Amino acid sequence: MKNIDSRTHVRGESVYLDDIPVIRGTLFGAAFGSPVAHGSLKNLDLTAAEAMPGVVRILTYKDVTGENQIGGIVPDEPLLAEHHVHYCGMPIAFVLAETDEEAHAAIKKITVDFDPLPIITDPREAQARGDLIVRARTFRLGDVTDAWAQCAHVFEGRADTNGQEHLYIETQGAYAVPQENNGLKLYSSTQGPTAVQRAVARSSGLAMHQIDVDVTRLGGGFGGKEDQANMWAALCALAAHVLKRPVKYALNRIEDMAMTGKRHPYSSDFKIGLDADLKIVAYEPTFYQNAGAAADLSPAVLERTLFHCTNSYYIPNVLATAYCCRTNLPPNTAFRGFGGPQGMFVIEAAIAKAADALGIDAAVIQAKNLNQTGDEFPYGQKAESEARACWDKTVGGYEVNTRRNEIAAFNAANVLYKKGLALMPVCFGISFTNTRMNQARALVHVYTDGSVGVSTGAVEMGQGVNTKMLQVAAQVFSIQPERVKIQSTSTYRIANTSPSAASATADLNGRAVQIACTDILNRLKAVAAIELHADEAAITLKDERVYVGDECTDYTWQRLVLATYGRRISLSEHAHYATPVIQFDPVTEKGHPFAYHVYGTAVVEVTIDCVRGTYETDAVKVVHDFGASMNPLIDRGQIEGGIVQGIGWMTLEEVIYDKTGRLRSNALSTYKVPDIYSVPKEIAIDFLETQADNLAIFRSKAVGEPPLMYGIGVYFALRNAIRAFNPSVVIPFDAPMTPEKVLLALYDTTPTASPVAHDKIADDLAVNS
Ligand code: LUZ
Ligand code: MOS
Repeated sequence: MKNIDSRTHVRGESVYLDDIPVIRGTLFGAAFGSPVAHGSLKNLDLTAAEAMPGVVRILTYKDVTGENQIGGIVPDEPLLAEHHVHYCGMPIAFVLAETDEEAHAAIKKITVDFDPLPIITDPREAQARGDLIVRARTFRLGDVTDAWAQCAHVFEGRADTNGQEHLYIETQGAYAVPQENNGLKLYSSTQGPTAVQRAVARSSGLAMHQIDVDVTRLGGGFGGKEDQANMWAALCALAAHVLKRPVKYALNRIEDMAMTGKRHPYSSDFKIGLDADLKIVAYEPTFYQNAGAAADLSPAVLERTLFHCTNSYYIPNVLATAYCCRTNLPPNTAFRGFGGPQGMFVIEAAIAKAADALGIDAAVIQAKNLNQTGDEFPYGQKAESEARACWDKTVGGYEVNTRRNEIAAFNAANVLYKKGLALMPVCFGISFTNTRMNQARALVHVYTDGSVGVSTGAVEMGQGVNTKMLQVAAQVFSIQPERVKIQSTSTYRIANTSPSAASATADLNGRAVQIACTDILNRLKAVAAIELHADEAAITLKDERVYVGDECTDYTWQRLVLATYGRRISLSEHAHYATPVIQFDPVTEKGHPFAYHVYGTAVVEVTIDCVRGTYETDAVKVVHDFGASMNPLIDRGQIEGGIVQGIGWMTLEEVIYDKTGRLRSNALSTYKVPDIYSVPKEIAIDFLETQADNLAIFRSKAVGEPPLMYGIGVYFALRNAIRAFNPSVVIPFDAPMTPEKVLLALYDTTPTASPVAHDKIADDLAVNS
């Protein structure tokens, strides 16, 4: 089934925040963000700004009617700065004016002085100073101390990954509309309507039942709106509450890029030990997470880095430590993969380092260490592993060994271009790592005309979750999809929602829809049994018809609905689902945190231009563990998008803050994102269909985040291509692998690098000219 939004999307009729008709009397907000990254505030002067045309009011922390606090996990994030700023862009004042232009013009007239404080942008420096947001976390399996002695080979190194701008097409924004008796209705571009509701309640001083957060859809989220939609919604809500006028603020791109957090950069150390048979015996990574100036979701992201630090491998002795380091950058936040990709990069770097030193292909080590069913992860859960199945199907189905030979032949025959190949296995745990978030609710109404309205906590952000919810309802009732409408996500209809995140939205909300629809269906069947004088167990509904056993009756869906209504039996249901089995103890750091894992393996091929350092991704071919996909079209779309987003993170996207904590890559002129030319020339997706039961909705495994990590393979393929040109170059593990870095590595003249390649290319250029 096609995404139900595809028609209105292509016709430009889909409604996003900025498409909501503006209500008369609406004020436009704009936040004045700190121009410095760390300091004490002095002499905030608003007079010139207040005198600007159209300005109605400028709010500061003194105007906050509730608690001046929006920190979700740790209360370390004021809505508006009081006496202290700790990152560039931190909101200090909120201007309200009659137009958006007037609000932005007034911001430029605000002046403020600071007593400067030291600016820390490096997580290792923060850790050395003891500036951690939460305690260090350590996951342990076996005993590394004893294990090093059993290793034939031990390697140590460092691996860094940079941040990533979410670049959702729709920027952050909110629209707050006052209701009677101090109530507030909020439209917000948020993945977490309840998170917004909580932040608004806390900062405005209203009860949650006074606040309806209503979300139709987002133009992308990618994690950036899991927590960081709260700020803008709380500012609009505060202004609407104080001024009793509707207030709207949709950030422009520059504001959005400068003021919001991104994927966490990580700097990591690793030590890896292998036995003579190339089995990984011990692994000891240390992660320095650049959390930014406030906790936001960093502690949870940190945890997922540890969960995924061994990726798809079974390693019997692991000691993994992670530090949540406070720096003077905008608070970094959720981003597709949620710390998992950062953890996986480091183990892949460790394997690549070992492979380089041993003069073998990394795939030899990867293949020997894939986990198997029953193997224990460092957090105690046992694998139900499809790692080997995905790997073997990739290597066999895509003829990887043949491709490797062809690439070797190509590289032997060409000097100006080199190709590289890498395999990237992925293993990603599905469930919020915070067990209590794994719950969802659905409200289903069957109307007397036979149409069905479904509300859930799921937020549609382009991922197609509404289509999947619709499929669940249509399938349970066995009715035409056209009869079902997925309503907006509203905190008045569905309470206490978890954000649409963690790849778990369709699973959690889909199960709730399934339960609600099944309950209504059972009532309908009971009525059919009475009306048809049949045994209830013999009643089924198929294609909008009631069947008694195999016999089709003249009772249609519509007639049965009316009959049920006529008997005064409820045609509505509100259902709750909580993932069974899962638990995790943060004291012992052991448990069973995930409902299941998603596996996959990608084979990646790239070609680099050895004169320019530019490159193309020739192919990303994956075997992906879908369980039993309920919507292959949408799931393919998620995989293609995830791969390209992962490639962007690993190759082009370079978030650059200078030493003063200012974002230099603050626009699309300076921040390069993947475009159509960065898309692999070939993306192949093969389905690993598994029969085993799982906790996914209709056994259709979660698909949102795992494919992003296939993009990591591109980094290692590029590395292999560079080494084909300059065999002894030592390439630091420092993503992204931009064309500049490729060029530098190709012509690296440090003594360890061989000069041979240079001479060869010089000769070749001479011949060609
Ligand atoms: N958000 C969250 C997530 O709050 N907890 C998680 O475990 C998670 N995982 C992936 C993406 N978002
Ligand atoms: Mo997310 S990183 O699933 O909001």
